[in-house]
Amino acid sequence: MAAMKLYMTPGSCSTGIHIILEELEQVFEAYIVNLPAGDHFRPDYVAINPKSTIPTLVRGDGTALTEVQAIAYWLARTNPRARLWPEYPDAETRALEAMAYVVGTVHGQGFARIFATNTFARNPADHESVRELGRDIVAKGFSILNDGLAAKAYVVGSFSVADPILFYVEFWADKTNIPLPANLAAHYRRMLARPAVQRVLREKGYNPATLGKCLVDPIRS
Ligand SMILES: N[C@@H](CCC(=O)N[C@@H](CS)C(=O)NCC(=O)O)C(=O)O
Repeated sequence: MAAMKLYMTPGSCSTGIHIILEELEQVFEAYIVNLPAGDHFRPDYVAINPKSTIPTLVRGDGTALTEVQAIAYWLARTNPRARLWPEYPDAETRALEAMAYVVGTVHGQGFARIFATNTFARNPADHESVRELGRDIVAKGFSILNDGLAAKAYVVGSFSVADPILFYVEFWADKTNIPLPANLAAHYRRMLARPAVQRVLREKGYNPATLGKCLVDPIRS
């Protein structure tokens, strides 16, 4: 079987999947998709993923998987010895709940308004208010995720695929100076201490030692 191929963009949401692959010590080929240059709309990429989104994981049999949660689930379930998927229904459900909220709301409704403002409003005069709305959605999302992490090291207690997914929005908060509430800041630093996370960040040109000095939100902690 051929090696898996991860289509990704450094610093983007594909970082979560890259970390999962690294935690699983999987061999894969990395293909950089340059989003600002519009690579995701090129016919060769659309032929692989007609949604024109990253990440895309092309499996050894040549079939492509899209959607962060689906890729995370498939990687965890097909590598059971690594125990990155929770064992019992309640924890499984909590992992799904957290990933859906991170990807669908905090990223899809919040950060997307900040990073891809023009896909929410055509008129540049509206852009600042769209970004402000995005920041409000992110702050509310962080507050809810922070409560879910109370007295827990990781999203479902022990480390699972939900953690690298939560990590990528914490990383975005760090890069954009959005304060993290205390439990999320602690989770983010815990993730930054993991060797797999450090390897991925270094590969992408970040120095893990300079990260994690993010602002802690006193209101939402
Ligand atoms: N629901 C998708 C969202 C992925 C997504 O929004 N990726 C962004 C980068 S972080 C992207 O591909 N943006 C390009 C675009 O939508 O045009 C998933 O879970 O994979």
